Amino acid sequence: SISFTAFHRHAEINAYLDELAKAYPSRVTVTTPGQSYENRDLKLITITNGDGKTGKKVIFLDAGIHAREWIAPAEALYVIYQLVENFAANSALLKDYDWVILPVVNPDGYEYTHTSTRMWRKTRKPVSSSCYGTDANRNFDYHWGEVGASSYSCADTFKGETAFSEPETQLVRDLLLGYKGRGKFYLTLHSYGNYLLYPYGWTSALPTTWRDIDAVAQAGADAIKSGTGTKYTVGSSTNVLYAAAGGSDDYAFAVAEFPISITMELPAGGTGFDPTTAQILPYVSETWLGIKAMAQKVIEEF
Ligand code: 0X9
Ligand code: ZN
Repeated sequence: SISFTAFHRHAEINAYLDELAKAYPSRVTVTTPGQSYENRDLKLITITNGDGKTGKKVIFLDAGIHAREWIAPAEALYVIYQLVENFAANSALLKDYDWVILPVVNPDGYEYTHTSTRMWRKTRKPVSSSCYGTDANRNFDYHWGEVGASSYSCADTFKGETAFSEPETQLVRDLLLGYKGRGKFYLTLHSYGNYLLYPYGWTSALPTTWRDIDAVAQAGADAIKSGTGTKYTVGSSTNVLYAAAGGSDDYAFAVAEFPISITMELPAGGTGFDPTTAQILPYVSETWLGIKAMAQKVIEEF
């Protein structure tokens, strides 16, 4: 098991996934589809209800694209914990759907925020002699670099030298494309600000199906509001936050054809990215209410 009273290091997170695969072999599969630039294992957990049916529809969740947003991987772990260790209460969420979760997309950056620079955002691959890292959420190849992304390698929103210049974004790309057709709901966890954002992030125009996505996001916001009173803002990334191209959400929606694609910005703590350890459990359990409600709506309608 894993606690929600501490922010765990990447090695502990990977060990938890392996422990679940061992303890629940009929419902949990853990694979290592690749490594980060600094050679850390990017572990992926697939959670089923154990009925042995293959080719089910898929909910794909990831977190930790941005290194400093610690509450996001914590939330991914809480979702994993609920679906696996609290399976009896959540089995309806796994009836016709498998959940595929990548809890730490950017482990090099994540570890760097633990050992060196708490506010690091990017990956850790050197770009020039003095500047390191690419903003993984500006590195996806859909209207790449067109808006809200920097060409300056030292910038926090550096788009990368090319689209998919990073092994971590290549891995997410390949996973998303691998679920094309089966993938119905892509949810990517970030912080902070209490937003449920949907495409597009590169233009103020909305996809023709925006009402479907809005209804799912609104169901999440409503569930949180009635559970704890916390308010979330719902809308397209460009219209309620800012325009920024090259995000994983637009790619999942427009290229990998996930009909529902949402970026969830979890609550702030401390100066923003650093909730206290006492805030972890209240935040992750509140956020789970929203994730559950969104998943239920997707399951009902897709
Ligand atoms: O700027 C981002 O990448 C996200 N906000 S954060 O503060 N976590 O960095 C928002 C991304 C929204 N989606 C797109 N712009 N595609
Ligand atoms: Zn982020």
